[in-house]
Amino acid sequence: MRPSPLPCDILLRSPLLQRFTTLLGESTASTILERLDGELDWQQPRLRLYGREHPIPRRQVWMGDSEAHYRYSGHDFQPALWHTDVAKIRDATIARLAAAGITATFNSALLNRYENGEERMGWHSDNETELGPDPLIAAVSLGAERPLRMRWRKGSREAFNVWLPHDSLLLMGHGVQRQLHHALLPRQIPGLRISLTFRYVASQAANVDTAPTE
Ligand SMILES: O=C(O)CCC(=O)C(=O)O
Repeated sequence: MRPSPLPCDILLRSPLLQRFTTLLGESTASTILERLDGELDWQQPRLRLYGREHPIPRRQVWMGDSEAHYRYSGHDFQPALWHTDVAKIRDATIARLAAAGITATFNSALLNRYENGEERMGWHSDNETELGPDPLIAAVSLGAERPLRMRWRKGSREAFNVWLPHDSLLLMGHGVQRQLHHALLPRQIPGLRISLTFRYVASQAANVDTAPTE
């Protein structure tokens, strides 16, 4: 069943999975969605999967401090400079987490743009060594509300959906990447969605989503 919208709800305590709503305010969030859609240099890299190369089913931009570059499908990507709105969302995220007693630092963000419910991201966890052994990741959602599907990597606990409304923030605390996989599966949900996942890249060359995240 779909949870009712609350300013903040704890979905899991250990590892911590916590959703916050109204991060920026509805109208600011909508304005920023439109600006990011129009102003960013959205890329659609090709991935080799099961011996065949094809474009990823979404568009993306890697953004951050200059040292936070990463390797993706055999290429080394430099981050784009922080867009003012993305920096603003990063700072609002850090502030909202601080108000909840959670300390976080981010030097980069992966932005994903899904044109409609057909566009997607496959099962993966953000567990690349350059993100450290137990990264804390904050995911901000703008636009169409879609569920992030989560499943446990071990054991028989049931998979579950986390619905991500416009202008929401999902904190994936320490342990989430180690214990769960997540995916944005195709759904018959119309409308543009942009997600921003803020990360801290500890070393020079991070590998983001090198698993077959189609
Ligand atoms: O778009 C989303 O909410 C998922 C993004 C994601 O899984 C990622 O950036 O690793």
